[in-house]
Amino acid sequence: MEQTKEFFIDCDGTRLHAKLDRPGTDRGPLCILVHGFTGHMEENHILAARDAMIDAGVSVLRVEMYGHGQSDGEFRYHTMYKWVTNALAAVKYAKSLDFVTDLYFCGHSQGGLLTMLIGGMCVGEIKAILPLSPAWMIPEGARTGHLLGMEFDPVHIPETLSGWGRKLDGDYVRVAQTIHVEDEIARFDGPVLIVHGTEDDAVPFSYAEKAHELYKNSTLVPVEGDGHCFTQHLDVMKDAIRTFYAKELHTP
Ligand code: FER
Repeated sequence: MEQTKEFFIDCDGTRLHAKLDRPGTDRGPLCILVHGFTGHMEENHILAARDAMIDAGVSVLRVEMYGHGQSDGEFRYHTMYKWVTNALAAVKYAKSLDFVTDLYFCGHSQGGLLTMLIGGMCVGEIKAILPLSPAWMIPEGARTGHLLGMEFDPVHIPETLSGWGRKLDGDYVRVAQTIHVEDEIARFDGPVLIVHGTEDDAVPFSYAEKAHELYKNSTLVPVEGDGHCFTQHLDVMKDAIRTFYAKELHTP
């Protein structure tokens, strides 16, 4: 790594913890990289994705979303609307950097869902998206009353959901119920790289196949026998990212 900077991005008074890693000092592409639910920017799979992008000559802006890592906010009160607002602030910040040519967005799991939403919302601003194990069944789960491995009444939403040893405010569910990922998939016509473990027990692999079919210009790299965070085959995920960028950066 040629250069690393650590700082906070302001999002309407919410401080978002960020790190910018650059492969060199020349002008070039930048990818925003976001963790998943309960995650943060120093997880192994996030660092692996960062390393693969640096190898490809892409600068990486890791940003922690509301209620995660060292950013402001309480985990319990995070929602996808807050994350979308945070991600838009990160996009605005990235666009203000004068070394940046093309902008990319990558996220893992709930960050992958975020990536799919931001892709649809920022057509013309973001050149390609890289959803990793994208948890895009969350809105459907919220509408049918299945989240965190539990069942709840999706009409009379409980004040708090408790599961996986965490507490989550009912507003998480209210927000997620309004999100229609297919609409944002339909809006985005740039390249998409989906990487997903075939044995993922947090987000079924079938969602990767479904997203791959719906996107106009998508590449799906299944990671055979691996789970949600690619713990068995981080190298396969990294190769997928390097190969994707090698092609992407040489296409006008
Ligand atoms: C769920 C399944 C997966 C859920 C969240 C996730 C809130 C997200 C996982 C991740 O981001 O790693 O039921 O409910």
